Amino acid sequence: MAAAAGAFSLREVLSAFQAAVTERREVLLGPYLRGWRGLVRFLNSLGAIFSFISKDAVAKIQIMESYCGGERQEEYRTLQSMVAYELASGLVDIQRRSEHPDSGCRTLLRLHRALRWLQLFLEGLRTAQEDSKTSTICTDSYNASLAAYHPWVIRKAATVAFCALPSRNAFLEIMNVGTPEEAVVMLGDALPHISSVYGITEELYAQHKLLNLP
Ligand code: 1PW
Repeated sequence: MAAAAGAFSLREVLSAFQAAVTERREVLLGPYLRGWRGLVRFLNSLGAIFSFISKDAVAKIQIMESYCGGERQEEYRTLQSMVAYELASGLVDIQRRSEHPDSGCRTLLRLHRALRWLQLFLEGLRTAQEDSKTSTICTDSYNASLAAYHPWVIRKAATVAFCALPSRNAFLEIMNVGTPEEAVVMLGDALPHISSVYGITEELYAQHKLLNLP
């Protein structure tokens, strides 16, 4: 069953991440940020308790969009061109945040880490038993990824928010891709694309020693 025209569907979000990877394994920032915009809509549909989570993501998406639509937009067409440009122009704070607190490289790194969480979470949801608790899947995937970069107070608030997550079946339905079974199939098709975006980014950042940008 296809989602009604105009209705939000997680399928479109995931296909934005698919469109983000070119044949030359470049990551196009336009589709990447479109994917994130959709994810935020999805997070907001989970209720107000998730707005503190989406707020920071929105702020970071906005920073990236202003680069992508700004004077140097050519340099921000792909992740690869952004990294090359910002590094060559000395626009990245490497030791501590000072002159360039909101570089594209450090801002995107935060979204990249969050994408890992999303990937693990959706993979957990896809493979879990029907009666598994979504809050447990979400907490486990958070602890295995993003939590390592968050101070205690954020970890605590996030874990509390997760308790408000709906059941696995309700969650699969909110995705608006059909029955829970159809949603599981869609996730199986779509998740490799998120993995691929994540893997390319991780490799590029590792190559340039950017994985710990302050
Ligand atoms: C249901 C599964 C949802 C996955 C969606 C991922 C959204 C991730 C946003 C988490 C934000 C938590 C609160 C903000 C923390 C910021 O301090 C932190 N930002 C992120 C994205 O980790 C670090 O940013 P900063 O302070 O270095 O600018």
